[in-house]
Amino acid sequence: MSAIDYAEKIPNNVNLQNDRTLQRALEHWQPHFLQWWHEMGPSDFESADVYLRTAVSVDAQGWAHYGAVHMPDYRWGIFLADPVAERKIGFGDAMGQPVWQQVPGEYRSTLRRLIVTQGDTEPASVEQQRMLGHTCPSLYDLRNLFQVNVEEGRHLWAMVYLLHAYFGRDGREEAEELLARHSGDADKPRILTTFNEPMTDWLSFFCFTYFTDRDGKYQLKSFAESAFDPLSRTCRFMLTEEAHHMFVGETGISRVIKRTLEVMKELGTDDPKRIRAHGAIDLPTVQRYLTFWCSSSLDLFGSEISSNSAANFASGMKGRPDETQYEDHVLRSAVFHIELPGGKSEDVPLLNALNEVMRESYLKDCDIGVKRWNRMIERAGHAFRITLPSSRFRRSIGPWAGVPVDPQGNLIPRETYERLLPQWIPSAEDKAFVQSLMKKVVAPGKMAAWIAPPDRGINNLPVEYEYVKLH
Ligand code: BYC
Repeated sequence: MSAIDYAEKIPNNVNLQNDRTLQRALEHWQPHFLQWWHEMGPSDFESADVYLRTAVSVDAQGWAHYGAVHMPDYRWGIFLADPVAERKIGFGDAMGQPVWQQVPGEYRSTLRRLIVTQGDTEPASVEQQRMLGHTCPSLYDLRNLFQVNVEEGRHLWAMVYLLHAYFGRDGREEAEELLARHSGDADKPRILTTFNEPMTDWLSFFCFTYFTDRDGKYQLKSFAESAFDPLSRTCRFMLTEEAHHMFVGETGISRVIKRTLEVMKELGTDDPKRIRAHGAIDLPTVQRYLTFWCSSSLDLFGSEISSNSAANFASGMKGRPDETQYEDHVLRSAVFHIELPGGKSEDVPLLNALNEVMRESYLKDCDIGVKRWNRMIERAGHAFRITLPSSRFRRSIGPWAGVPVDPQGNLIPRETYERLLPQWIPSAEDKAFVQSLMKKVVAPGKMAAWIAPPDRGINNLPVEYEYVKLH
């Protein structure tokens, strides 16, 4: 087990002190990161004491160490899961060969691009969530937001370490660029679409952590299989942290629905107007937010038919999540049937359809929470059911991009699509209403009226605990 050395300027378990050049390069990047955090990270909470977990080692005992921290003093560091002895490549054309400790020259630019794309999402999400602290529904939620933020910051460190350690000058330049692009920036936006969407309310935050962080889970799991061992080890450790982000999303949406059901019971109505007048978020509005963030996140898997995904798999750079669950790890003869717009369909090599395979399993995973929310609604005696949009709906990548399709996946006339779209995703009025609820609640244990309290607090502490001490 590799312990993390906190005496170092950059906490790490990669023996950074033995590689002075790398250490110096990362110590040069560190103040740029801190400056970025100051300018683009959570706005105005730098003096608050936040009850955060910090990793003190990468094993089960040490990865979640809790205590009060000023966020700018959070010890962002470089933590890789322990190596697996004699690890072999588990898929693709080089299956069975030893994994790579260095980047093979022929894969250098593709691997760099993949790592940069992954790295770009991490600071992007912190930028998207920058202003949310000002409208937190409780101290418990404020703390969870900041926990997610500092860990996304650490995930940026994880990718920057790989860029610095394995990609020379190009890698160092890319690390600087990761701090220069900004979410929603007209000139230098973030790379992937969803990470440029504005996020000004907590319902969006919960949807994002439910749907978009779950894409993170799938992408990190597929990198955890990578033949490039440092990438695999980095992603394995990131996945332990990622689970909490999805928990924040799932429980956040559950608590919104729970509160809405309470108000529906109290008022004896499911009339959205009356529910809104009572300060809760009606279920059709919750559905529209879910549809928006789910459909946006579906694009993050890339095109249905992708030569990139085929090359990444065949070379060993990027596998499928939990690769060992499959029998065929080479995929040279398997085909996949894909439905295309206009009633057409095609059999394509499975290798080229891996983005779609991953998107399908992602949607199944998303459905687990939906089933839970629907059970809550059913138990409360209501007929309303939450649904996930079809993976063809509102796409901007792949063969379904720009095709007018309803949330069930049916092709419809463009005019109908344009007319009905505002009923399927949040309208300007929905956004104004949800925004009107966003008021800061910071008395310990108190919750905003639109959300139920959580079932339990953090790390066995009571819900009323003062998770963020504001000064
Ligand atoms: N927006 O063959 P294609 C997370 C680009 S989330 C804009 O269709 P491919 C997190 C694509 O980059 C996980 N561009 O797909 C969550 C490519 O451009 P280049 C993030 C897009 O390459 C919450 C071109 O279209 N990690 O961690 O097979 C908070 C053709 O691509 C989009 C990763 O994404 C889009 N939606 O797969 C914090 C893993 N989709 O390269 C963090 C790394 C595609 O030709 N990335 N394009 O210029 C990848 O593995 C792949 O790049 C993708 C696309 C899966 C994204």
